[in-house]
Amino acid sequence: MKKTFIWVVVLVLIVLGIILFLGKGSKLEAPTTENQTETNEQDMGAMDAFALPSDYNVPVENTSAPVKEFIVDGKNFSFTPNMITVKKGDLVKITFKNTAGFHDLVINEFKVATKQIRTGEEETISFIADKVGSFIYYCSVGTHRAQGMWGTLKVE
Ligand SMILES: [Cu+2]
Repeated sequence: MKKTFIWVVVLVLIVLGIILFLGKGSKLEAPTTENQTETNEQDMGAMDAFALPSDYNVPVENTSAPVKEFIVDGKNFSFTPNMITVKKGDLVKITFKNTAGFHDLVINEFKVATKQIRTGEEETISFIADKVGSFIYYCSVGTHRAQGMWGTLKVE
């Protein structure tokens, strides 16, 4: 009889243990799911910020710098022209004309970016080319850059 009683107690303890374990498990899962949701929201916020950081498109102060204006056409998936050359110190104005698709034009090194615009729309960015080198302008939509939607800004 004693042995049977002990086994029953052990069995009850095991069952209680499993119930407690599962209970804790599900309690732990719930907050994890909430955390994931929060993380996703934060990620999306971060992506929005990445799309156009607040220090981008700072207006150019009054300047007597020589103005160099360009019109760059964009379509799936190229820019025309895909090479622009300016001199260091120039005030560069690039009007991006979207002739087909959904695109933007971004130059990270000069912290400028147009909005993502649709076919037939255009937008102009302005900046001082204050450093020498070759810089990439590209479309940040999807994988457009990898598909060839980029060009080179040469500052001499
Ligand atoms: Cu694009």
